[in-house]
Formats: sequence, C-alpha cells, structure tokens
Amino acid sequence: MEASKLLGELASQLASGGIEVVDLTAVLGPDTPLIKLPPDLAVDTPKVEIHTISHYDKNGPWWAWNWLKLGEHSGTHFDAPIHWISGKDYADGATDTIPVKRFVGPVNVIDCSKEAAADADFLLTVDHIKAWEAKHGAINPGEWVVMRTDWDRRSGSEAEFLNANETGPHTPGPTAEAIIYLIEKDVAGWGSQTIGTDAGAAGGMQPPFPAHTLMHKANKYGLASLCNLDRLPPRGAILIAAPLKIEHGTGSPIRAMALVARK
Ligand code: 23J
Ligand code: MN
Repeated sequence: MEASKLLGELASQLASGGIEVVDLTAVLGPDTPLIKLPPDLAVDTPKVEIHTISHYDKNGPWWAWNWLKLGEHSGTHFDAPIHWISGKDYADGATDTIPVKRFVGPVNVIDCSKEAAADADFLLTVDHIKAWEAKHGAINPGEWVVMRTDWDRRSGSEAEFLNANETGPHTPGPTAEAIIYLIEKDVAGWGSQTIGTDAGAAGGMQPPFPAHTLMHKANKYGLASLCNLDRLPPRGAILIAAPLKIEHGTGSPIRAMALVARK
C-alpha cells in the first residue's frame, strides 16, 4: 500500500477504535519504585519530587505548574547505550542523538507471567525464545522484544516491586545467552516490567548485568517498568517509546504506548 494511503487508513482506524492505543506506562511520582544498588558499589538515584511553582494563586494567579526532581532512570523509562560503560562511545547512543525513528517499532511480547508467578527468580532462556518463535514466528531485525511477567501488578508497593530480602532482589529477567541470541537477531532493544532490564540476581551473572552490558555494547536500547503487557498480542503491535531529548542523556522516563489491532 502507498504510504500516504496507509497513514490515512491508520488515522481512520485510530478514530474508529479499530486500532487501540494501549498505555504501557506507570504513574510517575514520589511513590515510584526505584532501584536499590549495593551501598558499597554505588550511590542510589533520588526519589522523584514534584514541587509546585504556582497553583492558581499568588505565585501565578491564572495558572498551575510544577518543577520536578527526577533521576533519568525513574519509573517506566528508556535506557540509552551510553548508560553503560560498554556503550559509552556511541555518538548516536544518547537520548539527544539516537535517531527518532528508533523510538517506533514492532514489538514481540514473550509471556513469562506463569513462570514469574511460580518463581520470582525466573530467567528467560534461548530455548524459551526459540519455542516462542516456533509458535509465533521469527523475531526480525529492528523489532523490540519485551518480557511479560505481569510485574506491574506489584507496582503499588516498592517492597513488593523490588522483592528483596537478605539474599538480594528477586525479580525475573533474561540469561546472558538469551540477550546474546537477541543481539544476533539485531533487535532494537529489550524491555522488562521490573525495576530494570536485568534480573534481580544479574549482578552475579557472567557478565554482570548482561542486558545492560551486552545490549548497550551493541548500541541497543532498554525499557524498564513497562505496564499492561498483558493487553498486547504476542506480535503485531507497534511500540512507541520515546525518551526526552535530554542533553547527553543516559535515559529518560517515557510515556510508552502501543498501537494494537482490536480483536
Ligand atoms: C544502574 C546500575 C545498575 C542497574 C541500573 C542502573 C538499572 O537497572 C537502570 O535503570 O538502568 S541494573
Ligand atoms: Mn535504566
């Protein structure tokens, strides 16, 4: 189909609801869960703060507006290649230099919700991805791959979301081999529903934090704390995930959404 005709058809399907826009984003505010890193290793990102400048009052009689204190990696957010030391030298690897077309693409949703419910430390393997491809079709270059765990059901409580105890955080994620397999497929990036793109136990993996270390080394992107993946089909939806154009930014909160054909 001619591109202009396709856009016209898209517009009418959006208007009629034949194509739905699904919100994949958590509310961003002071209660947003944030990653806790080992204190001997690193400093943590600060809590999100929303400060009133005016609220139709003496500080601005006819308007309301706020200012924010916000870590780049807060809530539903985008990881740029320069976030990690392995991707630090990519000229097109920061929030202000990644080509904007990379923020829109097909999304493959691998449903691990049952596995994650049974085992918070569940790790997605190459065999699991291959079984998904045998059922739904091959993952193609430039596509996103996201791991559905329904972890957003825990997002009302930071303790439940981080799920940490004396042995560390217990959240699902990918094996290093699964990430290598997806890089060989030349995906756009990898997304999760947990606090970060890596499993809670990923600090002890080889390499440590493989989704960060390997994806960003390959100039690929990450998405974390995605919501509502249970509302997406395994394939066929279009993901829109655009970070703020922060100067030299390593990542950014996003308003992630997906275009989905109504069943
Ligand atoms: C810094 C250090 C380790 C990790 C992270 C950030 C994230 O998950 C993130 O938000 O990128 S694992
Ligand atoms: Mn991040």
